[in-house]
Amino acid sequence: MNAPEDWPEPIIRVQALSESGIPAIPNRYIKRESDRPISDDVADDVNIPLIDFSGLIDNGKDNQDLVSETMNKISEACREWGFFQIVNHGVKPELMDRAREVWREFFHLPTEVKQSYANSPKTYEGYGSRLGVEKGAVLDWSDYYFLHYLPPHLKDHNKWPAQPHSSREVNEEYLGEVVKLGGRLMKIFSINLGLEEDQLQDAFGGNGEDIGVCLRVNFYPKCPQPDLTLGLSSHSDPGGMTLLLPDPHVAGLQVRRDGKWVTVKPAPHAFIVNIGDQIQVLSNAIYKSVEHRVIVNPNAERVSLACFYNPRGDQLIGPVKDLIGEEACPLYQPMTFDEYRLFIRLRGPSGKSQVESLKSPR
Ligand SMILES: O=C(O)CCC(=O)C(=O)O
Repeated sequence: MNAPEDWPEPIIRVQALSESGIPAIPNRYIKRESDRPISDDVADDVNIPLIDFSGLIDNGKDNQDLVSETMNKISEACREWGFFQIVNHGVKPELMDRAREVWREFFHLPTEVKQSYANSPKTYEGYGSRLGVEKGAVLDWSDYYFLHYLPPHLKDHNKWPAQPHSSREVNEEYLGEVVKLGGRLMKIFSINLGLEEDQLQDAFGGNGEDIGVCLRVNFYPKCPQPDLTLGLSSHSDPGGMTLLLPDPHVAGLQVRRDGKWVTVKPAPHAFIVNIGDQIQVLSNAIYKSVEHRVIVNPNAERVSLACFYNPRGDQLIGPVKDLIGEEACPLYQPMTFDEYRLFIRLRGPSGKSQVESLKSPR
């Protein structure tokens, strides 16, 4: 299975469609009735767990009770929800705001500037408007930008936007901080699973710079018929864990829970953290990667920054042996992450079908 060099059809920028003022969306974006966002399916009176991380930040105070309480909340959120938001996580609020704003500015640059970064399905790096290469597929109402931060040999500043002028510098600083936070969460997940502190990170292919970290910035333009389409179709994240910086002004992310969609209400300067398929596999499904999707809005655009914290591409990922006791057996067959991620790159977002397909035959 190889990714083709080019898209199967000419690319249309969703932002350009939106800004053209069309009153109705083209057929290409109209979802099947069962996939459309309908209010009956939405649970608006609940939210994903909100966790204050300050007890885990080294502030010179030794408060073991608070540490245990916070660790327990994270453990429960990983097991029960696969999603949670954290505040007081140590990443400066101003840096989070600046990162979001440079990207908002990027999407409002002239078309020809953005086009100079147009991407292809070969690596996905750059400015894109579709996931998946199936000819005639129904598309999502969004554009995006995708770039690599780690490992160093995949990072190429020439493939990062040079405008607005501070963009590369801000993205470097922002991603550096998010990676540190991701590393802390990996240790917490590992300890909470009853493993050695570094065991999960080692299973990702080692510490330091060997893992994969990439950023997808999602831009959801205003949509004249939001009830007929989605900004991003339902999917679970193929990687390890995602740290999402949402748009503070416009809700849109919905998480699947008990057959309903929970609309995430982000707390100020929170990161939304979710478990990806690779941690579901490593934890032998003790932690779950959960389906989510994005709805769009008729009156407001939305920007989100999804930082994917992933294993090394060539690392074989299967259930960690220490998590398979006498009563449990390995639920998944091992696969490298490079092989695994081709699925979403070729077929686009499709619920949890891929991780389900890894289930060991019984
Ligand atoms: O925009 C969002 O809130 C979610 C984005 C997302 O799910 C993704 O980029 O995989």
